[in-house]
Amino acid sequence: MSEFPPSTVLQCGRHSLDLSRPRVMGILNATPDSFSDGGRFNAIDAALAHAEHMLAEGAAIIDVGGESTRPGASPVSLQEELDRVAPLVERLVNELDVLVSVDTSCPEVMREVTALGAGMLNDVRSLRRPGALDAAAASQLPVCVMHMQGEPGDMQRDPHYDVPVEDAVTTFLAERVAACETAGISRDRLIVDPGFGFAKTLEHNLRLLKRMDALAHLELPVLVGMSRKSLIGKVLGRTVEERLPGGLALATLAVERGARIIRVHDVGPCVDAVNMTWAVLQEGENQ
Ligand code: 7PJ
Repeated sequence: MSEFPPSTVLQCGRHSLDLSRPRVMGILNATPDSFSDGGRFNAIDAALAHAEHMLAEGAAIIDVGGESTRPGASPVSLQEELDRVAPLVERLVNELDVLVSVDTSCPEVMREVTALGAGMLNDVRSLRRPGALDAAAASQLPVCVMHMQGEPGDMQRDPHYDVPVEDAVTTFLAERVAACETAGISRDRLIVDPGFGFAKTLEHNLRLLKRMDALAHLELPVLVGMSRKSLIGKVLGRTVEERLPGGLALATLAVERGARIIRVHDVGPCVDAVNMTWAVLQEGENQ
């Protein structure tokens, strides 16, 4: 386990991210109803306060997203996404000096947030939108590419794989890594994500986590996002608000299987789970 993934420091704009051990990424939603029901100014202040709280709890990265990619979600316009994300990224960078990742598939958003000082791009569509590969390449930032079959709007309509899901995911990610390299995004800027909850049944999600070591062939840092997702609800019969203990179990298993970035809503508890897991994994490794 200790040799996977390769120890690596990612250069994320002005920030360096040391992935020789697992790190926690805190989720910051910039969707209108995420924070307060006041005006935009209040919503940004509330989001900033939440980011500050997650940093105090030990988040290494704040992931800002302006598009809901929940199953069945309707797409937002480019202008709307920019209006949600750009002012928040600008204030996070200037006021908190934090490593900001932006969850977007839009090349225009990628360019704008790069200019504003974001340090990482996170695309659930793996840079498959026209222009996204070029925008990401030009940013010089690390990029997370994620496995998803179809689009968020239709992905949960009877997902099916012809080969074991971990093989389908690994093949897809290898193809996207190759596309990134061809576009000028070098391997030392790439992070891969199996895409839990994206076009996957409960059985797919469980098997994918169990067999996550299949991704080791890619020899790249792995990011996982399972926080509050419906796979926890389905196994445990819990509402979204009740999914933290289940999520911590999944984070623990992901770290044990080599994940180096854990994307979560509840940063403090996850940092403890990750650090505890890591202490066990490291025992005896440096002797
Ligand atoms: C993920 C994401 C994930 C990455 C979302 C949610 C849905 N980005 N963005 N991986 N999920 N890289 O958080 O429930 O799993 S949005």
